[in-house]
Amino acid sequence: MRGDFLLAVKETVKRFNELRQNKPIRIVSHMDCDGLSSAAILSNAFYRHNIKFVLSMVRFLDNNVLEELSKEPYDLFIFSDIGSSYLKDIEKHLGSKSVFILDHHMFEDSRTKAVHLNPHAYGIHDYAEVSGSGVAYFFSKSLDEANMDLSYIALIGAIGDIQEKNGFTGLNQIILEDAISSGKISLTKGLKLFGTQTRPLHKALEYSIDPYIPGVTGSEDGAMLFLNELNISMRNKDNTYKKVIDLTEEELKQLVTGIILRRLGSEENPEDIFGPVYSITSEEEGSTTRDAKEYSTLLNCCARLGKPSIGLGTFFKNKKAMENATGLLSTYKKEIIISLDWFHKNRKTTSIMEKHGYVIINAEDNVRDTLIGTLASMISKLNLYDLGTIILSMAHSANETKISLRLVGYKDVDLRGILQKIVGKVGNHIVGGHKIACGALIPQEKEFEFIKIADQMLSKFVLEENIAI
Ligand SMILES: [Mn+2]
Repeated sequence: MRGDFLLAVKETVKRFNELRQNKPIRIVSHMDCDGLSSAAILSNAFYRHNIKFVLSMVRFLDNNVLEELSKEPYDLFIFSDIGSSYLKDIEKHLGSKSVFILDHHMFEDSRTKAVHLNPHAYGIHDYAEVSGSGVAYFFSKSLDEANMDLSYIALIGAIGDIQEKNGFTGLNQIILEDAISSGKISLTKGLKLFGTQTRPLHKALEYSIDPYIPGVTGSEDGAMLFLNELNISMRNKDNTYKKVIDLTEEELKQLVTGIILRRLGSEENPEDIFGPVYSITSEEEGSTTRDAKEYSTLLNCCARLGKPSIGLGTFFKNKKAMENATGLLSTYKKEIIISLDWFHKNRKTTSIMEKHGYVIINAEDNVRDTLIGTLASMISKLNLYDLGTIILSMAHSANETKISLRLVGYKDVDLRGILQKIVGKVGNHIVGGHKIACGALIPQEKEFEFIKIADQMLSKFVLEENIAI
């Protein structure tokens, strides 16, 4: 299990050192927060070791991408946080090259000539165990123990893949221990509010989903009234908005008590408002990159808006990249708000099908394809639908329709398996992702057919689930 995986890491690095022969390495990484973090880890490690490399980020690996790669003059390819779902296609196009795949996505058939490092191949199937950047981290650490200080980047990646749930488990826990022992992360227990470093206090409260604060979550007025009741001023002496980190100890105590009191009578444990806070010690207090969770959001937005190099630049202390990243973050937030708005306004139209146990959202061109998954995740947390409801959302990309599947709350359901069955009925299209969050691309002209089949199959699935219970 874990031991086998760690042995495989050593074996992979050994093969890598044998095959690389001082030639430049071609890295291809997944364009999302985890993929960006993987790329940041590998490029830092290679840079330190004077290993030359060329890097690019892709959203998926179709035949076109692989064909382009096969024409490039490189002999050694590393795919990070991507590749496991495309083993056959990679072999078809890059069969004559040395290929390393450092990934954590599920795969059907493990047969490949490539060196395939993936926890699933070693019996590690728990989704929260390790991310793509975690795999890249273990690889880099095995290359040189000095790379232990890159461990914090793997935590940012894991957070981006939603593997942090009130703490880390499994291989991620080992990475956290490395991050603490190398002095890069300071772990404290604090109020579980997102944006403690950067958001105005009343905004952090308004957007707080975990913990859910009755009368405050989702309402700016409610949040302002709440602070007023607690006698906590919204502004600092210099008239700027107060953030959580600006609160005095006394004010923080009042706030915590206030939240606990508000949550009395709710189903959850009212005191369950504390959680781990991961501060990156080398980053400035009050910056977007100080809190690992905020850093992860920043990378997510760089990836979603198609500007991965800006996200990568922040790991190389590039001031300009930092400024640009902060600008992107506000664009990103605005786009998400517009998308949510579209959703609310269209709930009673043919674009959104709300059925018992599942919802089908067909955004077409109204939501950016790279935001549709985020929108679906947000909708799943809005308390609009029952726990266990499946949210299927769709949006147009260039010539295709991007499909994404999410679940309200947590339940042991294999969404990826479900999506595979539905997609399989309209053709041979790749389904990527994991049990609880997955996606696919289908040609736009098959959209109508897809919705019809999805509607039938999901209603059948929900019915069978109910009987099983
Ligand atoms: Mn990943």
